[in-house]
This record gives sequence, structure tokens and C-alpha cells, in this order.
Amino acid sequence: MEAPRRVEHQMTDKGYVPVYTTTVVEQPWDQYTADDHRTWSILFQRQQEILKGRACREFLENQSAMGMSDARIPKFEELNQHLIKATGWRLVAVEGLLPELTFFQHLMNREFPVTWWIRRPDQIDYIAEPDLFHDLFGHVPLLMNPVFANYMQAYGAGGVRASTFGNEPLANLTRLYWYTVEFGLIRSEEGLRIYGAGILSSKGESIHSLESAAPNRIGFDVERVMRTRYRIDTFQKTYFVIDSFEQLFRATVDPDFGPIYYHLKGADSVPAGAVLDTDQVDQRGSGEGWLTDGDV
Ligand code: HBI
Ligand code: FE
Repeated sequence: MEAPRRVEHQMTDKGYVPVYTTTVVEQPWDQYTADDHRTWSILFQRQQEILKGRACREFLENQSAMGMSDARIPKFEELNQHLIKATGWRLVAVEGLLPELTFFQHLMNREFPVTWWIRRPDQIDYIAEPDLFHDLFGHVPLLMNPVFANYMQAYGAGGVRASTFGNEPLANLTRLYWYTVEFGLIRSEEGLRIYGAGILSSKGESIHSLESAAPNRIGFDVERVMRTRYRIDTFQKTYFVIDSFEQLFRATVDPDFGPIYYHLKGADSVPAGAVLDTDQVDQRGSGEGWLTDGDV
């Protein structure tokens, strides 16, 4: 078998562009260098510290239940034993970003694609694309939770369906993923907590999302979320807050996605930082530090 590649964004004459790959590979665990394990270890320890009292209980409990630790980069096979038992999900190793439909098909089949390679030491604080740390540390623990696991599968199935409906439903669905799976907050008895993997794998945003006065924090509404634009290169201007994973699952599965797209068809999209009259506002952001370039 060919050695897995490390597929990253590439600089071209049109700027920095994402490169897609569809291959599923074996995790080449023996190829990780001492630097790779050290990067994992540094990031793991740093986030563990920050996420106490910030990440939702389901994330923290399942992370230790799976046996993830700072000692070394985990072996997917070992994690899979826990995951398969808990929810029937399974990790598959990939070389980088997948095309949307391929990504949705994996989710629909309860397979979570995890990038096999980890960022370089000079990328510790920021990398544009998903790497091993983001995918594994950020996304995988919650796949142990049965309700969240069902949401992810339903999302994938919705995505496969949406890909036959055209670009608008796909954009709507991508926004839903962004504002829930990647940047979602959840209310709990102990207070507001993080469940979105994009936040959980970022030192700065873990603090910003919960404690900063700058962003909006708005109650989750599936159609509102699907209309809301976003940008990927700065902290979010708005976070959407769910009450429970059941709410997430219900909102996206009961109505099916079909009627929602029909209802949304042609509806104006909403700028990332906007607050609407119909919003349930937990915090109206001060807007401090918001970038105004670009269309969001
Ligand atoms: N591919 N490997 C990988 N990981 C992702 O998170 C991912 C992807 N391809 C597409 C994608 N995410 C997004 O389009 C989601 O919004 C669905
Ligand atoms: Fe992600």
C-alpha cells in the first residue's frame, strides 16, 4: 500500500486554496515523529487546562472514557474499540479535506474522517484546515454520546439528500454544521459550556466564546442558523446556544431537512454579526475587534 500523503492547502496564483482528497488510509502510527507526539502532548495539556469548567461535561467525561491522553498520539484502533461499543461510530483515517458529498457519506455511515497528520510546531496556535489535533481532540469525544452521535449521522444523511437539491440547501447545511458541531455552545446546570470542536481545539476561542463581551450569544433556531453567514479565519461574531443535544437532534431530524429548505428558499442570508428582532438574545455583542472586510 502507498504511504499516506499529507494533503494541505496550497498557495497558487489565486491565493491559498483548499485541496480535496477522497482516500481512506491506515493511520501510519509508526511514522509519527517525536515532534509530532510532542505537538499532540503540548496541545492536549494546554486544552485540558483551559477546558476545565468550560467544556461540557459530556465532552470531558467521554474524553477520559476513551483513554485519550497527553502521553502520545492515540491509535485510532484503540479509540474505535470504545467508540464502536458506545455508539457504533468508527474513526477512519484520511489525508485531508474531503469533498462535501464524500464527507456526508462517511457521517451517514457512522464513520468519522480524522486527518492522520498533525500540524507542524510553527502551526501550534493556528492552522486553516482540520488536522489530527482538531479532528481527534475536538470532534471525537462527543461521538461517544448517543444523542449527539445520532445527530451527526442524521446530519450526514441530510447532507447526502441535500446534495441532490442544489447549492442553496448545501450552503444552509454547511452553516448548520459550522454553528453547531464546530462552534456550538450549550446551557447546562453548571452554566454555559462549549461543545463545538472548533472552539474546543482552540485556546483563544475557548475563552473568547464564553467570556468575551464582543460576540453575540443567541438561542439556537435551526432556520436562523441556516441563514447565517460565517467566516473561517477569525473568532466568530455570533455563537448559537442549545439547551440540550436532544434539541439539536429534534430540530434537524423531525422536520426533515426538505421542508426547511423549501421555507428558506430565496430567504435573505443574515450577516454573521447581525441580531434580529426574533432572536432570543443571551448577549448582544459589543462588536469589539470585529473585522469588517469580506462579505460577512
Ligand atoms: N473533510 N476531512 C474533512 N473534515 C471536515 O470537517 C470536512 C471535510 N469536508 C467538508 C466539510 N468538512 C464541510 O463542508 C462541512 O461543512 C460539512
Ligand atoms: Fe471540524
